[in-house]
Amino acid sequence: MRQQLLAAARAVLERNWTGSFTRPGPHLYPHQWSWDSAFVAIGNAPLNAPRARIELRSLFAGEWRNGLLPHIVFAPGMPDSAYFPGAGRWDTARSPDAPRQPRTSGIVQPPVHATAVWQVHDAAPDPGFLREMLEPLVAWHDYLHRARDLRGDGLVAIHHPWESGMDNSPAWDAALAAISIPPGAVPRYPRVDLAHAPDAERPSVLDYEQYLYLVEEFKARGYDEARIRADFPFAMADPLFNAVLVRAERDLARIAAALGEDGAAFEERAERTARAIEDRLWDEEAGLYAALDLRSGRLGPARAAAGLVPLFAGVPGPARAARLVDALTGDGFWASHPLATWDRRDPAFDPRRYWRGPAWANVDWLVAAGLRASGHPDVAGRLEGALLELVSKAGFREYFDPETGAGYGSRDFSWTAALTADLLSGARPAS
Ligand code: 9WN
Repeated sequence: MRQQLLAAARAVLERNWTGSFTRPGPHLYPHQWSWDSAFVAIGNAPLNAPRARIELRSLFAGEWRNGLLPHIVFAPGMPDSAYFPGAGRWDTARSPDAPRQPRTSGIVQPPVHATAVWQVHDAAPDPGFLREMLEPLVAWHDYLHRARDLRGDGLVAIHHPWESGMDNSPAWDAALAAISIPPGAVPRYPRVDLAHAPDAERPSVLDYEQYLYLVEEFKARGYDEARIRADFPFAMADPLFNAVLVRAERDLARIAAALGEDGAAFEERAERTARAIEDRLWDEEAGLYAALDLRSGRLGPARAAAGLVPLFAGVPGPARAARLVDALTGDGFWASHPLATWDRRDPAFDPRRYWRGPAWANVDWLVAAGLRASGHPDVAGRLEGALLELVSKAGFREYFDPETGAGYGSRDFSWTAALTADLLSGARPAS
Protein backbone atom coordinates (compact mmCIF):
# COMPACT_ATOMS: atom_id res chain seq x y z
CA MET A 1 0.00 0.00 0.00
CA ARG A 2 2.79 2.43 0.96
CA GLN A 3 4.67 1.77 -2.27
CA GLN A 4 1.54 2.34 -4.34
CA LEU A 5 0.75 5.58 -2.54
CA LEU A 6 4.32 6.79 -3.00
CA ALA A 7 4.18 5.97 -6.71
CA ALA A 8 0.88 7.84 -7.02
CA ALA A 9 2.32 10.87 -5.19
CA ARG A 10 5.33 10.91 -7.51
CA ALA A 11 3.02 10.74 -10.51
CA VAL A 12 1.11 13.83 -9.31
CA LEU A 13 4.37 15.74 -8.87
CA GLU A 14 5.42 14.62 -12.34
CA ARG A 15 2.16 15.76 -13.96
CA ASN A 16 2.28 19.19 -12.28
CA TRP A 17 5.94 19.77 -13.16
CA THR A 18 6.31 22.49 -15.81
CA GLY A 19 10.05 22.17 -16.48
CA SER A 20 11.00 24.91 -14.03
CA PHE A 21 8.44 24.71 -11.20
CA THR A 22 5.55 22.58 -9.95
CA ARG A 23 2.04 23.97 -10.33
CA PRO A 24 0.12 23.74 -7.02
CA GLY A 25 -2.80 22.18 -8.90
CA PRO A 26 -3.37 21.39 -12.56
CA HIS A 27 -6.22 23.85 -13.27
CA LEU A 28 -6.97 26.16 -10.34
CA TYR A 29 -3.35 27.28 -9.83
CA PRO A 30 -1.35 27.53 -13.07
CA HIS A 31 1.53 29.68 -11.70
CA GLN A 32 4.27 29.23 -9.09
CA TRP A 33 3.25 29.82 -5.47
CA SER A 34 5.76 30.53 -2.75
CA TRP A 35 5.03 28.17 0.15
CA ASP A 36 3.67 25.51 -2.21
CA SER A 37 7.08 25.37 -3.88
CA ALA A 38 8.84 25.07 -0.54
CA PHE A 39 6.63 22.09 0.43
CA VAL A 40 7.10 20.53 -2.99
CA ALA A 41 10.88 20.91 -2.67
CA ILE A 42 10.72 19.19 0.73
CA GLY A 43 8.80 16.28 -0.83
CA ASN A 44 11.17 16.11 -3.80
CA ALA A 45 14.32 16.31 -1.65
CA PRO A 46 14.81 12.54 -1.30
CA LEU A 47 13.09 11.70 -4.61
CA ASN A 48 14.55 14.18 -7.07
CA ALA A 49 16.91 16.69 -5.47
CA PRO A 50 17.95 18.34 -8.77
CA ARG A 51 14.31 19.14 -9.44
CA ALA A 52 13.86 20.52 -5.93
CA ARG A 53 16.82 22.85 -6.55
CA ILE A 54 15.38 24.05 -9.88
CA GLU A 55 12.04 24.68 -8.16
CA LEU A 56 13.58 26.89 -5.47
CA ARG A 57 15.83 28.73 -7.96
CA SER A 58 12.80 29.47 -10.11
CA LEU A 59 10.92 30.93 -7.14
CA PHE A 60 13.82 33.11 -6.06
CA ALA A 61 14.14 34.43 -9.63
CA GLY A 62 11.04 36.44 -8.67
CA GLU A 63 12.57 37.93 -5.50
CA TRP A 64 12.36 41.72 -5.34
CA ARG A 65 15.39 43.98 -4.90
CA ASN A 66 14.29 44.71 -1.33
CA GLY A 67 14.16 41.00 -0.48
CA LEU A 68 10.37 40.57 -0.76
CA LEU A 69 9.75 37.00 -1.93
CA PRO A 70 6.43 37.21 -3.80
CA HIS A 71 3.61 34.79 -3.13
CA ILE A 72 3.10 34.21 -6.85
CA VAL A 73 5.67 34.12 -9.65
CA PHE A 74 3.61 34.20 -12.83
CA ALA A 75 4.41 31.57 -15.47
CA PRO A 76 5.80 33.28 -18.57
CA GLY A 77 3.55 33.04 -21.59
CA MET A 78 0.43 32.12 -19.61
CA PRO A 79 -2.52 34.42 -20.44
CA ASP A 80 -3.56 36.85 -17.69
CA SER A 81 -7.02 35.28 -17.77
CA ALA A 82 -5.70 31.89 -16.53
CA TYR A 83 -5.84 33.00 -12.88
CA PHE A 84 -7.30 35.95 -11.04
CA PRO A 85 -5.77 38.23 -9.87
CA GLY A 86 -3.15 37.93 -12.61
CA ALA A 87 -0.01 40.00 -13.11
CA GLY A 88 -1.96 42.89 -14.67
CA ARG A 89 -4.13 43.40 -11.61
CA TRP A 90 -1.12 43.38 -9.26
CA ASP A 91 0.66 45.99 -11.39
CA THR A 92 3.88 45.64 -9.42
CA ALA A 93 5.68 47.93 -11.90
CA ARG A 94 4.56 50.64 -9.45
CA SER A 95 7.47 49.53 -7.26
CA PRO A 96 11.08 50.17 -8.30
CA ASP A 97 11.98 47.01 -6.34
CA ALA A 98 9.86 44.56 -8.35
CA PRO A 99 11.50 42.64 -11.18
CA ARG A 100 10.21 43.35 -14.69
CA GLN A 101 10.62 39.65 -15.50
CA PRO A 102 9.38 37.31 -14.20
CA ARG A 103 6.18 39.10 -13.29
CA THR A 104 5.01 38.59 -9.72
CA SER A 105 2.40 39.45 -7.12
CA GLY A 106 3.30 42.06 -4.49
CA ILE A 107 2.70 40.16 -1.22
CA VAL A 108 4.36 37.24 0.56
CA GLN A 109 3.55 33.84 2.11
CA PRO A 110 4.92 31.94 5.14
CA PRO A 111 8.73 31.66 4.91
CA VAL A 112 9.24 27.89 4.70
CA HIS A 113 12.09 28.35 2.22
CA ALA A 114 15.24 28.17 4.36
CA THR A 115 13.82 24.98 5.87
CA ALA A 116 13.23 23.61 2.36
CA VAL A 117 16.74 24.56 1.20
CA TRP A 118 18.26 22.92 4.27
CA GLN A 119 16.22 19.79 3.77
CA VAL A 120 17.20 19.50 0.12
CA HIS A 121 20.84 19.85 1.16
CA ASP A 122 20.36 17.34 3.96
CA ALA A 123 18.97 14.75 1.52
CA ALA A 124 21.54 15.42 -1.21
CA PRO A 125 24.43 17.60 0.02
CA ASP A 126 25.42 20.29 -2.44
CA PRO A 127 27.46 23.16 -0.95
CA GLY A 128 27.28 25.04 -4.27
CA PHE A 129 23.50 25.18 -4.00
CA LEU A 130 23.69 26.30 -0.37
CA ARG A 131 26.15 29.04 -1.32
CA GLU A 132 23.88 30.17 -4.15
CA MET A 133 20.80 30.35 -1.88
CA LEU A 134 22.42 31.99 1.15
CA GLU A 135 22.26 35.59 0.00
CA PRO A 136 18.69 35.47 -1.39
CA LEU A 137 17.50 33.78 1.83
CA VAL A 138 19.23 36.36 4.02
CA ALA A 139 17.67 39.16 1.94
CA TRP A 140 14.24 37.55 2.33
CA HIS A 141 14.49 37.22 6.11
CA ASP A 142 16.00 40.73 6.39
CA TYR A 143 12.99 42.06 4.48
CA LEU A 144 10.60 40.41 6.95
CA HIS A 145 12.37 41.84 9.98
CA ARG A 146 12.87 45.29 8.45
CA ALA A 147 9.50 45.81 6.77
CA ARG A 148 7.17 43.63 8.83
CA ASP A 149 8.30 43.83 12.45
CA LEU A 150 5.99 46.73 13.26
CA ARG A 151 6.78 47.06 16.97
CA GLY A 152 10.42 46.01 16.95
CA ASP A 153 9.74 43.01 19.19
CA GLY A 154 10.50 40.24 16.70
CA LEU A 155 6.89 39.47 15.67
CA VAL A 156 6.31 39.98 11.95
CA ALA A 157 3.03 41.11 10.43
CA ILE A 158 1.01 39.92 7.49
CA HIS A 159 -0.86 42.62 5.59
CA HIS A 160 -3.22 40.43 3.58
CA PRO A 161 -5.11 37.22 4.41
CA TRP A 162 -3.43 35.65 1.35
CA GLU A 163 -0.09 36.24 3.09
CA SER A 164 -1.07 33.79 5.82
CA GLY A 165 -1.65 31.06 3.21
CA MET A 166 -4.91 30.39 5.11
CA ASP A 167 -6.93 32.90 3.19
CA ASN A 168 -10.46 32.88 4.58
CA SER A 169 -9.68 31.64 8.09
CA PRO A 170 -12.14 33.07 10.63
CA ALA A 171 -8.99 34.40 12.37
CA TRP A 172 -9.14 37.39 10.00
CA ASP A 173 -12.90 38.07 10.21
CA ALA A 174 -12.85 40.78 12.90
CA ALA A 175 -9.94 42.70 11.39
CA LEU A 176 -11.51 42.59 7.94
CA ALA A 177 -14.92 43.64 9.26
CA ALA A 178 -13.32 46.76 10.72
CA ILE A 179 -12.18 47.91 7.26
CA SER A 180 -14.75 49.93 5.35
CA ILE A 181 -14.52 49.70 1.60
CA PRO A 182 -15.44 52.96 -0.14
CA PRO A 183 -17.99 52.47 -2.95
CA GLY A 184 -16.28 51.91 -6.29
CA ALA A 185 -12.87 51.24 -4.69
CA VAL A 186 -12.65 47.74 -6.15
CA PRO A 187 -12.64 47.55 -9.95
CA ARG A 188 -14.77 44.73 -11.34
CA TYR A 189 -13.19 41.29 -11.63
CA PRO A 190 -13.94 37.72 -12.73
CA ARG A 191 -14.06 34.84 -10.22
CA VAL A 192 -11.90 32.53 -12.33
CA ASP A 193 -11.57 30.12 -9.39
CA LEU A 194 -15.29 29.27 -9.51
CA ALA A 195 -14.82 27.72 -12.95
CA HIS A 196 -12.67 25.05 -11.27
CA ALA A 197 -14.15 24.50 -7.78
CA PRO A 198 -17.68 24.68 -6.32
CA ASP A 199 -18.76 27.91 -4.69
CA ALA A 200 -19.30 26.22 -1.29
CA GLU A 201 -15.63 25.14 -1.18
CA ARG A 202 -14.14 28.56 -1.93
CA PRO A 203 -13.97 31.98 -0.21
CA SER A 204 -17.19 34.03 -0.37
CA VAL A 205 -18.08 37.08 -2.48
CA LEU A 206 -17.40 39.35 0.52
CA ASP A 207 -14.01 37.69 1.13
CA TYR A 208 -12.95 38.41 -2.45
CA GLU A 209 -14.16 41.99 -2.22
CA GLN A 210 -11.95 42.48 0.84
CA TYR A 211 -8.96 40.71 -0.73
CA LEU A 212 -9.17 42.83 -3.86
CA TYR A 213 -9.63 46.02 -1.86
CA LEU A 214 -6.41 45.30 0.03
CA VAL A 215 -4.63 44.74 -3.30
CA GLU A 216 -5.74 48.26 -4.30
CA GLU A 217 -4.37 49.56 -0.98
CA PHE A 218 -0.93 48.08 -1.74
CA LYS A 219 -1.01 49.62 -5.21
CA ALA A 220 -2.08 53.01 -3.82
CA ARG A 221 1.07 52.95 -1.66
CA GLY A 222 3.24 51.93 -4.63
CA TYR A 223 4.19 48.79 -2.67
CA ASP A 224 6.44 51.09 -0.63
CA GLU A 225 7.62 49.50 2.62
CA ALA A 226 7.49 52.67 4.72
CA ARG A 227 4.03 53.67 3.53
CA ILE A 228 2.69 50.19 4.15
CA ARG A 229 4.19 50.03 7.63
CA ALA A 230 2.74 53.40 8.52
CA ASP A 231 -0.97 52.84 8.04
CA PHE A 232 -1.88 49.66 6.19
CA PRO A 233 -5.41 48.77 7.35
CA PHE A 234 -4.69 45.06 7.90
CA ALA A 235 -1.75 43.99 10.11
CA MET A 236 -1.87 40.68 11.97
CA ALA A 237 0.81 38.67 13.78
CA ASP A 238 -0.07 35.07 12.96
CA PRO A 239 1.34 32.19 15.04
CA LEU A 240 1.94 29.95 12.02
CA PHE A 241 3.78 32.60 10.00
CA ASN A 242 5.95 33.63 12.95
CA ALA A 243 6.71 30.07 14.05
CA VAL A 244 7.71 29.09 10.52
CA LEU A 245 10.04 32.12 10.53
CA VAL A 246 11.66 31.01 13.80
CA ARG A 247 12.33 27.61 12.31
CA ALA A 248 13.58 29.17 9.05
CA GLU A 249 16.03 31.43 10.92
CA ARG A 250 17.45 28.39 12.70
CA ASP A 251 17.76 26.55 9.40
CA LEU A 252 19.46 29.62 7.91
CA ALA A 253 21.95 29.48 10.79
CA ARG A 254 22.61 25.83 9.89
CA ILE A 255 23.11 26.77 6.25
CA ALA A 256 25.59 29.49 7.26
CA ALA A 257 27.45 27.11 9.56
CA ALA A 258 27.68 24.46 6.83
CA LEU A 259 29.35 27.10 4.65
CA GLY A 260 31.80 28.00 7.42
CA GLU A 261 30.04 31.31 8.18
CA ASP A 262 28.72 32.70 11.42
CA GLY A 263 24.98 32.20 11.82
CA ALA A 264 24.69 33.66 15.33
CA ALA A 265 22.65 36.66 14.13
CA PHE A 266 20.01 34.34 12.66
CA GLU A 267 19.84 32.34 15.90
CA GLU A 268 19.40 35.57 17.85
CA ARG A 269 16.54 36.68 15.61
CA ALA A 270 14.93 33.26 16.03
CA GLU A 271 15.13 33.59 19.82
CA ARG A 272 13.60 37.06 19.75
CA THR A 273 10.66 36.02 17.59
CA ALA A 274 10.18 32.87 19.69
CA ARG A 275 10.08 34.95 22.88
CA ALA A 276 7.57 37.34 21.35
CA ILE A 277 5.33 34.41 20.32
CA GLU A 278 5.49 33.20 23.93
CA ASP A 279 4.82 36.62 25.43
CA ARG A 280 2.23 37.97 23.02
CA LEU A 281 0.40 35.15 21.23
CA TRP A 282 -0.33 32.60 23.98
CA ASP A 283 -3.93 32.33 25.20
CA GLU A 284 -3.68 30.73 28.64
CA GLU A 285 -7.34 29.89 28.93
CA ALA A 286 -7.53 28.10 25.60
CA GLY A 287 -4.07 26.54 25.91
CA LEU A 288 -3.32 27.58 22.34
CA TYR A 289 -1.61 30.40 20.42
CA ALA A 290 -3.73 32.98 18.59
CA ALA A 291 -3.25 35.78 16.07
CA LEU A 292 -2.67 39.31 17.36
CA ASP A 293 -4.27 42.28 15.61
CA LEU A 294 -1.41 44.77 15.54
CA ARG A 295 -3.75 47.66 14.68
CA SER A 296 -6.28 47.16 17.51
CA GLY A 297 -3.85 45.44 19.91
CA ARG A 298 -6.40 42.64 20.47
CA LEU A 299 -5.54 38.94 20.60
CA GLY A 300 -8.00 37.08 18.38
CA PRO A 301 -9.91 33.90 19.16
CA ALA A 302 -7.65 30.92 19.91
CA ARG A 303 -9.54 28.57 17.60
CA ALA A 304 -7.19 27.96 14.66
CA ALA A 305 -4.96 24.92 14.08
CA ALA A 306 -2.37 27.55 13.12
CA GLY A 307 -2.10 28.07 16.88
CA LEU A 308 -0.51 24.60 17.18
CA VAL A 309 2.31 25.33 14.74
CA PRO A 310 4.73 26.97 17.24
CA LEU A 311 5.51 23.31 18.06
CA PHE A 312 7.20 23.13 14.65
CA ALA A 313 9.84 25.62 15.82
CA GLY A 314 10.18 24.19 19.33
CA VAL A 315 8.82 27.47 20.69
CA PRO A 316 6.78 26.20 23.69
CA GLY A 317 8.36 24.62 26.75
CA PRO A 318 7.12 21.17 27.92
CA ALA A 319 4.12 22.52 29.88
CA ARG A 320 2.69 24.53 26.99
CA ALA A 321 3.54 21.75 24.53
CA ALA A 322 1.48 19.36 26.69
CA ARG A 323 -1.48 21.77 26.58
CA LEU A 324 -1.17 21.96 22.79
CA VAL A 325 -1.23 18.17 22.64
CA ASP A 326 -4.44 18.23 24.71
CA ALA A 327 -5.93 20.81 22.35
CA LEU A 328 -5.03 18.97 19.17
CA THR A 329 -6.17 15.54 20.34
CA GLY A 330 -9.45 16.92 21.67
CA ASP A 331 -12.82 17.28 19.93
CA GLY A 332 -12.08 20.75 18.58
CA PHE A 333 -9.44 19.74 16.05
CA TRP A 334 -9.27 15.97 15.81
CA ALA A 335 -12.55 14.84 14.36
CA SER A 336 -12.84 11.53 12.48
CA HIS A 337 -9.96 12.89 10.41
CA PRO A 338 -7.29 15.28 11.64
CA LEU A 339 -6.88 18.23 11.85
CA ALA A 340 -9.78 20.63 11.46
CA THR A 341 -8.19 24.01 10.72
CA TRP A 342 -10.80 25.78 12.84
CA ASP A 343 -12.27 24.58 16.15
CA ARG A 344 -15.33 22.48 15.33
CA ARG A 345 -17.17 23.73 18.42
CA ASP A 346 -17.04 27.34 17.23
CA PRO A 347 -19.97 28.76 15.20
CA ALA A 348 -17.59 29.97 12.46
CA PHE A 349 -16.52 26.36 11.72
CA ASP A 350 -17.48 25.14 8.24
CA PRO A 351 -16.22 21.64 7.31
CA ARG A 352 -16.21 22.45 3.62
CA ARG A 353 -15.27 26.06 3.02
CA TYR A 354 -11.54 26.22 2.41
CA TRP A 355 -9.67 27.46 5.52
CA ARG A 356 -12.76 27.75 7.74
CA GLY A 357 -12.56 24.14 8.94
CA PRO A 358 -11.30 21.58 6.41
CA ALA A 359 -8.16 19.54 7.10
CA TRP A 360 -5.07 20.46 5.04
CA ALA A 361 -2.02 18.20 4.60
CA ASN A 362 0.51 20.97 5.18
CA VAL A 363 -0.93 21.90 8.57
CA ASP A 364 -0.97 18.23 9.62
CA TRP A 365 2.62 17.87 8.42
CA LEU A 366 3.86 20.97 10.29
CA VAL A 367 2.12 19.91 13.49
CA ALA A 368 3.35 16.30 13.23
CA ALA A 369 6.95 17.48 12.72
CA GLY A 370 6.49 19.76 15.72
CA LEU A 371 5.20 16.90 17.86
CA ARG A 372 8.26 14.82 17.00
CA ALA A 373 10.56 17.70 17.85
CA SER A 374 8.87 18.36 21.17
CA GLY A 375 8.93 14.85 22.60
CA HIS A 376 5.54 13.53 21.44
CA PRO A 377 6.49 10.97 18.77
CA ASP A 378 3.47 8.74 19.48
CA VAL A 379 0.93 11.46 18.79
CA ALA A 380 3.01 12.51 15.76
CA GLY A 381 2.89 8.94 14.44
CA ARG A 382 -0.89 8.78 14.90
CA LEU A 383 -1.34 12.09 13.12
CA GLU A 384 0.87 11.07 10.20
CA GLY A 385 -0.88 7.68 9.98
CA ALA A 386 -4.30 9.36 9.91
CA LEU A 387 -3.18 11.75 7.16
CA LEU A 388 -1.85 8.87 5.05
CA GLU A 389 -5.11 6.99 5.50
CA LEU A 390 -7.14 10.05 4.54
CA VAL A 391 -5.10 10.60 1.37
CA SER A 392 -5.18 6.94 0.39
CA LYS A 393 -8.99 7.01 0.56
CA ALA A 394 -9.80 10.49 -0.81
CA GLY A 395 -6.81 11.06 -3.13
CA PHE A 396 -4.34 13.95 -3.25
CA ARG A 397 -7.00 16.57 -2.77
CA GLU A 398 -6.37 20.18 -1.79
CA TYR A 399 -8.31 19.83 1.51
CA PHE A 400 -10.61 17.39 3.28
CA ASP A 401 -13.78 17.32 5.32
CA PRO A 402 -12.53 16.54 8.86
CA GLU A 403 -15.79 14.80 9.68
CA THR A 404 -16.51 12.68 6.60
CA GLY A 405 -13.07 12.52 4.98
CA ALA A 406 -14.46 13.78 1.64
CA GLY A 407 -11.88 15.49 -0.56
CA TYR A 408 -12.47 19.07 -1.75
CA GLY A 409 -10.93 21.74 -3.97
CA SER A 410 -8.27 20.89 -6.52
CA ARG A 411 -7.52 17.29 -7.42
CA ASP A 412 -3.89 16.21 -7.79
CA PHE A 413 -2.77 18.93 -5.41
CA SER A 414 1.00 19.15 -5.33
CA TRP A 415 1.75 19.81 -1.66
CA THR A 416 -0.60 17.01 -0.56
CA ALA A 417 1.37 14.66 -2.82
CA ALA A 418 4.77 16.08 -1.83
CA LEU A 419 4.19 15.89 1.93
CA THR A 420 2.69 12.40 1.58
CA ALA A 421 5.87 11.43 -0.25
CA ASP A 422 7.95 12.97 2.52
CA LEU A 423 6.12 10.93 5.16
CA LEU A 424 6.43 7.75 3.12
CA SER A 425 10.08 8.18 2.32
CA GLY A 426 10.79 8.38 6.02
CA ALA A 427 12.74 11.64 5.79
CA ARG A 428 12.02 13.89 8.76
CA PRO A 429 12.96 17.52 9.14
CA ALA A 430 16.04 17.67 11.32
CA SER A 431 14.81 19.38 14.46
C1 9WN B 1 -4.32 32.84 -3.23
C2 9WN B 1 -1.84 27.86 -4.07
C3 9WN B 1 -2.47 28.74 -3.00
C4 9WN B 1 -1.97 28.38 -1.59
C5 9WN B 1 -2.77 29.06 -0.50
C6 9WN B 1 -4.26 28.79 -0.74
C7 9WN B 1 -4.66 29.26 -2.14
C8 9WN B 1 -4.71 31.37 -3.48
C9 9WN B 1 -6.11 31.29 -4.02
O1 9WN B 1 -3.88 28.60 -3.11
O2 9WN B 1 -4.53 30.67 -2.23
O3 9WN B 1 -2.96 32.91 -2.91
O4 9WN B 1 -6.30 31.58 -5.21
O5 9WN B 1 -7.04 30.94 -3.27
O6 9WN B 1 -5.04 29.38 0.23
O7 9WN B 1 -2.37 28.60 0.77
O8 9WN B 1 -0.62 28.73 -1.46
O9 9WN B 1 -2.03 26.51 -3.73
